[in-house]
Formats: sequence, C-alpha cells, structure tokens
Amino acid sequence: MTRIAMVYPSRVKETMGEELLYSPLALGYLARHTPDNYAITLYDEYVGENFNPDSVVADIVAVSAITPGITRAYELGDRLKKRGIKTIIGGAHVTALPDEALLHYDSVCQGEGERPWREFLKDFEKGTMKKIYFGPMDVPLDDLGTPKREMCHPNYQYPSLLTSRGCPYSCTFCYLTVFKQRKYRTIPHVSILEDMDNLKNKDLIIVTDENFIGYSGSDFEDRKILLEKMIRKNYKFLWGCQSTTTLASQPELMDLMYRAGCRAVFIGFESIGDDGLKLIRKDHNIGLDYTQTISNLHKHNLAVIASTIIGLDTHTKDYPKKLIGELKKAKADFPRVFFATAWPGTPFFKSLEKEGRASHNWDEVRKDIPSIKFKYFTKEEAIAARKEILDAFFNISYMFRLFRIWVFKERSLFLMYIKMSVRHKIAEVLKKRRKCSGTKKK
Ligand code: B12
Ligand code: SF4
Repeated sequence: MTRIAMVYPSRVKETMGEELLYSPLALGYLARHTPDNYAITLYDEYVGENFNPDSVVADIVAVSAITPGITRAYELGDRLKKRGIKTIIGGAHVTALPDEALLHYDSVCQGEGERPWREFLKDFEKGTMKKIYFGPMDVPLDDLGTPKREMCHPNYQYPSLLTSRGCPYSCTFCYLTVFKQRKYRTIPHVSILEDMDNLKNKDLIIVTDENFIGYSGSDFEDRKILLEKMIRKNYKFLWGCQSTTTLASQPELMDLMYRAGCRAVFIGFESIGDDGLKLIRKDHNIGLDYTQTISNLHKHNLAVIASTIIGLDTHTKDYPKKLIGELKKAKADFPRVFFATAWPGTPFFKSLEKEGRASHNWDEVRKDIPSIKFKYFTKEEAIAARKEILDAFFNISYMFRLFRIWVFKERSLFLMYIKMSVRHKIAEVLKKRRKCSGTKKK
C-alpha cells in the first residue's frame, strides 16, 4: 500500500491570540479524493504535532501551507528531497508563487486541489509527475463530497464546515484574488447536510465560506432552501459564519439563519470612510451606514464580529480614534483589528512591492504583526494604535454592556460563549494529557 503523509506546517502552536481554534479543511477534502489503496497519516503542526521529515516513513508527502507557515514548509520540502521522498504542496501562497515553491518541492498545486490531486496520484503511479498541477476555481462542486472528518485533528476546539467556495469580488488585499478563475459555487445540499450530520453532537461549528449568503438573488434562494432543511433537521449545534454587509438587507435570510442556529456573523467592514474602501476596492461597503447595517443584524439576534484593517494609506494618525468612535456608535459586538497585510500575489502586494513596502519575510506576514511599511505609522505606532482600539472595547464596562445585551435582549451569543469557554477548558485539560505524534487515518 502506498503511504502518504499529509502535513499542515507551522512554526508555532496557533491560538490566533485568543481561544478560538477551528480546523482547516484542505487535507480533509484531499483525503476524500484519495483512492482506497493509499494509507494516509496526518501531521498537524498548528495543534502542536511535530512532523519529522528525517524519519517519516512515506512514499508521498503532501503539504498544505499558508503564508506564515511557508518557510517551515520549505524547510520540510528540502529535507524530504534529500531522502528522495516525492513531495507536493498546495494553497494560496504557492498558487501565487509556484516558482519559489518548486525550489523546495517536486510538484506544486495551483488553485483548487481535488482534481489536480487525483491527477498527481495517477501520475505518481506511472512515475510521470509534473511540476505544476492546476485546479481552476470555477468547476461545479457536484462531486466534491464531504471532507474526511478524521483529518481534522481532535485537538481543535471547533470544527469548520464549508457550504460554498469562491467569491467574485476583487478586494485588492484579499488572498483569494490569487485564484484567477474564482467563482462562487455552492456545495450540493446533500453533502452539506451529510457533513452536518457527522457533526451533530458538536456545540459550535464555524462555517468558513468566504460569504455564506452568496452574491445574487438565486444564491439567496439556494441558501434559504438550505436553511429550511437545517431547521427541519433540528440540529442542536449553534454556528457562526462569514458574510458580506449585504446580509443586513435580507430580513428573510437573517431570520432563517437565526432559526437554523446561527448566532454570530463575521463581517469585513475593513475601513471607515469611502476613501479607504475605494482604495482597497471594497466596493460593496462604499456609502454604507455601518450603524444601520449592524442594527439590522441585531434585530435578528445575530451578533456581529466586525473585522477591520488598520494601516491603509488613507489611515492618518487620527484614524484609530475615528474607528473606535464608529464601532462604538454602530454597537459592534466583537471588533477585530488586523494590520494591513500584503499577501503575495494580491493587487495590494503588487502595488506595495513597487514602492519597496511589502515584506518577503513570510514568517511575519500574518496580519496580527505589522509587516508592510505604513504611510502614516511606524510599526511601533501601528502596534500601539491597534492596542488602543482593542483596549477601548475589551474592558470591564464594555464586557458588562455585552453581558447585559446577551442576557436581556436574547442575543444568545452569551449561551454560545458559555459553551465555548467550558468546552475550551475541558479541551485544554485533555490536550495536556495527549501526546501527539502523527495520526493514522486509514
Ligand atoms: C481554518 C483557517 C485557519 C486554521 C487552519 C489554517 C489553514 N491551513 O487553513 C487556523 C485557526 C490554524 C488558522 C490560523 C491562522 N490563519 Co487562517 N484561515 C482559516 C480559514 C478560515 C479556512 C481555511 C480552509 O480550511 N479553507 C478551505 C479549504 C478547502 O481551502 P484551502 O485551504 O484553500 O485549500 C484548497 C486549495 O488551496 C488547495 N490546497 C491547499 N492545500 C493543498 C495541498 C495539496 C497537496 C494540494 C494538492 C492542494 C491544496 O486545495 C484545497 C481544496 O480545494 C482561511 C480563510 C478561508 N475562508 O479559506 C483562513 C486563512 C487560511 N488564514 C489565514 C491567516 C493569515 C491565519 C493566521 C496567520 C491568523 C493570525 N494572524 O493568527 C493564523 C496562522 C497560523 C499559523 N500558525 O501559521 C489567511 C492566509 C493568507 C495566506 N495568503 O496564506 C487566510 C486565507 C484568511 C485570510 N484571508 O487572512 N487559520
Ligand atoms: S468580499 Fe471578502 S472574500 Fe470576496 S474578495 Fe473581498 S475580502 Fe475577499
């Protein structure tokens, strides 16, 4: 039987600075598309497992990496090459920079992975592997199936789940813009519900679609039908998802989402003021009244995780105060603040690169660390500004306000939060007891 080691490389055990850790799905989908005559072992360094390239027993090593994990991935690739083990790597970073990746790996997958992966395995059997495999991001997802759940390491606190892929927009900073043919496509309901059935005993699920509701009237209709099916299934888990501000103008969708168990929506507001939004081509937020947007979501008891960027070229020194004022006025439940980050291959990266302001130190390109040269802030000032914004929210009086709203206004995020905390405490205890050294999957 051919042995495959699948690896998520990371230098650090990741907590994202908070106690919310949800599973990646790339290798789960690849495992679903792997014939039965292969034995897969998963090594997930995000949750603290160590993959040892010098001693691993494998015929193929398949690596899924994001930008801040890429130098670790390259280190693994170099050591595996010395041992003559066949290697392949995929993900957004290598989709943008295949030539860089080919210095360390035998093959690179650009784009969506399932079809190229099947092709790679066939070529491996014939001994005719190519350097580049390409999966366009516009093929229907009818034969996608469900991710193999055993490929999500048990140390994750929450499972992720996908109901769609792609986004037709072109925000200049977004990692997704490196996938040229990106198109929004929904996963067949039967697969989504099968996946949800597998997770029905969980307390909380994170739906990691780029935008759960989609982009057109027909997408909204598809989502409504899906949500009605979920309501009929009466799942006990609560869930959160990502969406665009457009959701706030869709009362029927918001109502169905709440009834289907959604309690929190992560929304990219990104910047206050149209000049910043125009700069990053976040066109669908231009001219929007964020207070009204969040109020509409609150009317449907959906809590709002408001994601924002700091450090765009329109963000002058007074921007942090402006942002705090706007987010407070809008009553965002959880503000998130990330540094403007240039992912390789994006229009944002290309424009900063020309000005010598982008970073090539991939370990630091990770949005919670300043990595680009800002126009109006030094790195230290940017760190202080972010702290000032977060401190304005995460303090006793703000927490008390949230507590009051959740308890008395029934935005039952409170319940979700309690569940998350209890579960996390238990998981921590179990984690300490568990020793990780690669998990056999078949
Ligand atoms: C789950 C998740 C995590 C998980 C797991 C990370 C991971 N590898 O996905 C955790 C919680 C650990 C995490 C942490 C972080 N994350 Co994160 N995360 C996600 C999230 C929400 C979903 C990823 C996912 O499962 N996608 C679904 C799968 C099916 O898609 P996919 O990964 O692209 O894989 C497909 C193809 O790329 C390809 N493919 C991928 N790998 C391979 C391998 C092979 C061999 C082949 C053939 C094909 C292939 O085929 C797959 C199927 O079609 C994404 C955003 C998103 N919506 O995708 C961000 C995202 C991946 N995270 C990101 C970032 C920045 C981070 C953090 C740095 C955040 C922070 N500041 O703390 C940390 C870094 C962690 C670390 N130690 O390095 C960025 C990465 C940007 C980039 N250019 O690399 C993203 C894109 C979000 C964003 N827009 O900023 N994250
Ligand atoms: S709407 Fe979101 S997923 Fe789509 S391009 Fe913009 S940032 Fe990326």
